[in-house]
Amino acid sequence: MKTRITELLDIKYPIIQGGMAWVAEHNLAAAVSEAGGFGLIGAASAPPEVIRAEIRKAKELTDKPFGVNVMLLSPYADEVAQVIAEEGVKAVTTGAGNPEKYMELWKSKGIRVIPVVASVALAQRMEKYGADAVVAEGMESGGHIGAQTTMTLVPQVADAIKIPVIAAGGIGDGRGFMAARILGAEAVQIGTRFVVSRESIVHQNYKDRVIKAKDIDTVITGTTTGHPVRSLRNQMTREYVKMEKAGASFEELEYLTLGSLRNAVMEGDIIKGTIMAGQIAGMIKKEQTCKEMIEEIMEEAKKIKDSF
Ligand code: TUI
Repeated sequence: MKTRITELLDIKYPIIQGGMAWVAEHNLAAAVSEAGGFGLIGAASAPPEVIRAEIRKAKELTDKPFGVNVMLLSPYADEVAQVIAEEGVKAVTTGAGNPEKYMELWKSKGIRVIPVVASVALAQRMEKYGADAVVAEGMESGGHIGAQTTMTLVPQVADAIKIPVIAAGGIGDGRGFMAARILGAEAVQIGTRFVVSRESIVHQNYKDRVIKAKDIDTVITGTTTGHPVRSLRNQMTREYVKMEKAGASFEELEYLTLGSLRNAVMEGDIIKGTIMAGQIAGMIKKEQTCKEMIEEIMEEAKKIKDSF
């Protein structure tokens, strides 16, 4: 299935992997790219030298194109932006902010720039500043989210800009893929399903919790701090919501979640940790390789297309 995104990124299938903090390291990125999708290393809040090493390790594992996601709230965002320009990758996606100040640098190195947006206004601004495409991410996603749903955001962004749109949030199979295409997207970004892939280094407790999740199991915390985050319900989220209702300060809430994503992903602490996951978690029922996931999605999509 050829689209402007498969051309832009030189990939076989129009599926890109989410740049998930702690989860999206070189093994996952290389596995997604090897399977014909577009893998990404999630820079999250990691220091620049860690990202340099991650890029080099991914290059050892695959000759296929891959990218880096820059989380713009990171204290290291400036230095990570520089490292990416020095090392060279096919594309950068950005999240949780406006990447304008880095766009010239990356473009001067021939790196494709694909900001993640949660509104039409930011999509238009990114097009004006030279973005090659955007990811329109709905609030069904895991992690830090905007306020629009994928169903409403994707067609409105597609109508507002000429560059290609990648849909994200709530997509996990061939039905979601085709729905996104019908809404005007030329590729999809998938996160939660890849969390439970065989190549994902995420702790088994975390994978099992995602696989066990039901449709109603995600909650949004952090609305009061201005950084809403979707994750799976557990002791931490119950405590967080209780504290938010009681009017806890930003500092108290921050303290509750300090290191909590790392603890869930790396140590398997699914009680006090933050188990970021999207609303599609309830549909994800098994661990598979990235190749099996991607090929299954594309086969389902083809069947749907042929039945229309
Ligand atoms: O960035 C994400 N998802 C993330 S980042 C992350 S790490 C984190 N952990 C705790 C608190 C905050 C971050 C975990 N998950 N997705 C992309 C995304 N970007 N979703 C929403 C946005 C977004 C929101 C507002 C992008 C731009 C924006 O406005 C920028 C502006 O200046 O207008």
